[in-house]
Amino acid sequence: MSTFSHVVMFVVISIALLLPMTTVATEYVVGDDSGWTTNFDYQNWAKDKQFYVGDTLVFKYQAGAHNVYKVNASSFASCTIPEPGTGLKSGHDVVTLAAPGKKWYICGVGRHCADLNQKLVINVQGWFAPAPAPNSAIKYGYQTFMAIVVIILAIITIN
Ligand SMILES: [Cu+2]
Repeated sequence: MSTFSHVVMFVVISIALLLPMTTVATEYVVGDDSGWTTNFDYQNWAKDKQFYVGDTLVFKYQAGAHNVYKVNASSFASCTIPEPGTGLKSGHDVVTLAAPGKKWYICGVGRHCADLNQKLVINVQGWFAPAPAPNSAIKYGYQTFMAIVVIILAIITIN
C-alpha cells in the first residue's frame, strides 16, 4: 500500500473508534414547555421520539412542587416510590440515559402519579442494535459494521 492509503486507513480507523464518543447527544425537556407537571400526557409526548444512549432528559418544575423518582416497571404501574427523599428534587433535574432499555420515571409527591398521570416511560436505544440489548452486543455490532467499512475502503484505496 502507498503512504496515502495508510493515511486514509489511519483516518478511517480513528473516526470509527472516536465516533461513539463524539456523536451529538440530544437533550429532551420532558413535557417541552409544560415541563414536569400533573395532567400531562407524557406517553403522547414520548411516542414519536427516539431516545438513544447518551441523550439527556431534563425535568423542569418548581422545586418543592414535584420530584422525580426512577423506578422499575411494577413501581411505575403502582406509583410506588422506592425510598422517600432519594428522588431528584432540584426543579431542573438532568438525567443522562446511560444504558439501553426501558426507563420509568414518576413523581413522588402526593398522588400526582396515581391520580394525575405524572409518569413517564421511555425506551432507550443503543447504537446499531435494537434495544434492549447488553452494551457488549452494541459495541460488537458497531465494530463489525466499521470493520466492513474499513475493509471496503481499503479495497478501494489499494486499487
Ligand atoms: Cu408531582
